[in-house]
Amino acid sequence: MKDIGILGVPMDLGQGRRGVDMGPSAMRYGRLQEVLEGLGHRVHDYGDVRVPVVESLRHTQQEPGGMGYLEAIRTVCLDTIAAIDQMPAEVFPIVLGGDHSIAMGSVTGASRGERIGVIWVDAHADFNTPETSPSGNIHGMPLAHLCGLGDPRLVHLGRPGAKVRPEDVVLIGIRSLDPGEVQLLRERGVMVYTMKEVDIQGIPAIAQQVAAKFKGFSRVHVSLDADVLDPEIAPGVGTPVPGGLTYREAHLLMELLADAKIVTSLDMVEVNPILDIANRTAKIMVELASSLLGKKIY
Ligand code: EXY
Ligand code: MN
Ligand code: MN
Ligand code: MN
Repeated sequence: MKDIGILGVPMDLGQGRRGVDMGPSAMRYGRLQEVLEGLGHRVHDYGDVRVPVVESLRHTQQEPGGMGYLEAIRTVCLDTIAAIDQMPAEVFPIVLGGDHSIAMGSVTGASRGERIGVIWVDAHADFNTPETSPSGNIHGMPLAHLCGLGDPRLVHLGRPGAKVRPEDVVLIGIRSLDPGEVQLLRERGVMVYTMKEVDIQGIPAIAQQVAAKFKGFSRVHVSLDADVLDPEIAPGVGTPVPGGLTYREAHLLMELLADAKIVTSLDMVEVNPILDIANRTAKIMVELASSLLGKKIY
């Protein structure tokens, strides 16, 4: 039995499409709290971090998304860190996005100032810096900034310096990378399991390697981007890429991570109910959280 803290961060400033700010509502509507309580956990919902409505910031720039919202994103991430700090240290935080830029706050908060391993489960690496990004969208940059690369205003969030060591990061499900990301990931020695690796090695072998890597870590964070799933089963995302994880591959990964007993915090991001079909994507995310938090059918 765990104490779980749910925190919503209805952020849509890291990219240009409306609707991803409704992700926390969609996952709550999908009965996240009830499902986790059904597993025997004690769950407290800490509500939402306040995110400025994008229309109220439009005077700052013409195009939605992009670096113009950096200061607003920085503030939301700082508030996310503060909200996680309010949770008792033994609580397992589940942070609901929102676009993936929230992870600069959630991972920093979940680390509680200690060394933290990060399992980034995503179609994308989110390892752009403002210099390498083809879009300027900050949701394509959070992992680089957590590793100390990019704009100093986002690198030194909360406390100075990088929050994660590149060698403590594992990417799973990757199938869309920009050229600058490939170069940075190689330079920094990040462990990358592309979909090709998923196809060749299978989830059990990958989960075993991940569990071995993080054995002995006191904090390990899973950052689960809904677009890692194949868009046929999870259409409610803003940046779909064909050829993603199947329903069972995603569940098996969560089940094996649960068996490994290494994970101490979770993000669920990039669910966009406007683009979804009957809340299907949010429902799958809730089910995946349930697998990660120990659901057993037998
Ligand atoms: N690599 C692309 C960019 O930086 O614009 C796409 C990033 C999408 C990021 C998302 C949700 O994981
Ligand atoms: Mn992402
Ligand atoms: Mn993604
Ligand atoms: Mn496959």
